[in-house]
Amino acid sequence: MTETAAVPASPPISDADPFAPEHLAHPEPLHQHLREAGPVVRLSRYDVHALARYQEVHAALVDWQTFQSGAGVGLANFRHEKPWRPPSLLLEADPPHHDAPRRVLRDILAPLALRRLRESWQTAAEELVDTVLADQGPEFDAFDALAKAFPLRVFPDAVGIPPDGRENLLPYGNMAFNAFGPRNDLVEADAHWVGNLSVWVNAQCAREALSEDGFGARIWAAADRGDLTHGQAPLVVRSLLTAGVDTTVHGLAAALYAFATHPEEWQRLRARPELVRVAFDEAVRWQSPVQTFFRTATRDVDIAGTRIPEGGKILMFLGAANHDPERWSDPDRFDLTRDPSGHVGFGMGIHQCVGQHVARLEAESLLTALAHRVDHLELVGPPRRHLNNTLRSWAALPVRVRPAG
Ligand code: OVM
Repeated sequence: MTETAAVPASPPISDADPFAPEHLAHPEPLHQHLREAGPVVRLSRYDVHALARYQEVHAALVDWQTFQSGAGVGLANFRHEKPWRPPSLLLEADPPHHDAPRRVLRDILAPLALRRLRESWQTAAEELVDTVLADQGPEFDAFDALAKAFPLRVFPDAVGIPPDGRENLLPYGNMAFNAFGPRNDLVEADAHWVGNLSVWVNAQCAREALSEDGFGARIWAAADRGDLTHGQAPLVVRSLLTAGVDTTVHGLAAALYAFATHPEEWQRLRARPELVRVAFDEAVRWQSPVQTFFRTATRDVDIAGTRIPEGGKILMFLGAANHDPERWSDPDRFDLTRDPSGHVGFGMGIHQCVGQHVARLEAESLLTALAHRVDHLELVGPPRRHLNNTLRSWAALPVRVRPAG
């Protein structure tokens, strides 16, 4: 029998569980397998279709009409399952509802609006690196001392939340990113404190809790102008607190890991400090701190000859797309001479990370401060991963540095 292009074919099927510990710890073999199996692969465990090639992931990300976010961007289908918290007005919404919150946050987090933070963030980064070198000497855990410490030092102040309870930020984000996956052990492990963490985060979103000149206050001011409703404002603040901490912590860790394992690229950055922005984007491509997101088909749709049914969930492997050899030459190399633009580590299309300029400014501040003070860094022990259903995250990054002369 011959097949014709017009008849949707059955895609390859995989019974792999991308959310199993072995794949979360070391996703590359599964990514390669899925990319090579075909443009669309059916994941029998979860009854979803998976995309792991750049072309298909990119195409799905930019086609919000066909691949909606409003039914959730995790495995749970909000058409049938109650979300664990009221859906995000940005991440888990489609136009037209998505547009007003997006515009408000886009303006508040735009490069021009962040200029006022630049100097103080650079100073904070310099102080942090000086303190770490003075107090801990040449060997320390770069995850704890830098990747975790720096965002926690600058971001909550920039949002304008009070000092108490900030230790809840990372656990809350960790929980939110786990919640995009299946209800596995990682989700169950957090179940006992979902309630308390949510109560704390929601309390920080109230106008009275926020300082007068932070991102939070600016969101409330947008509501006063009528750009949002006052009912929407706290949920938009919640988006900052959910998506703005763990992502940057593990994004900075990705960059530090990259340089600790690629000394020639560290030399290149030190020789040409203006490469710092490309370096961070290349680290985001190379590690893809956000590994996956789902979409939901709004109609029966054919992708490369496979029929996806209306209402079906589609799992997009951002990290696999960012290593697709059809799109990237020598994709597994961390390489400051490549142009990483077009990577899907921040997504693509109308939902592309609205906070990316905040992340870039954090990275620029920290890496520049480090490049001025350290002429070599290397691992002194095995880095440890922390497992999360969505984030490629870290527990420890033991390094030794050589202070610059
Ligand atoms: C949100 C949000 C946005 C992006 C990622 C994310 C937990 C959350 O709007 O709450 O991950």
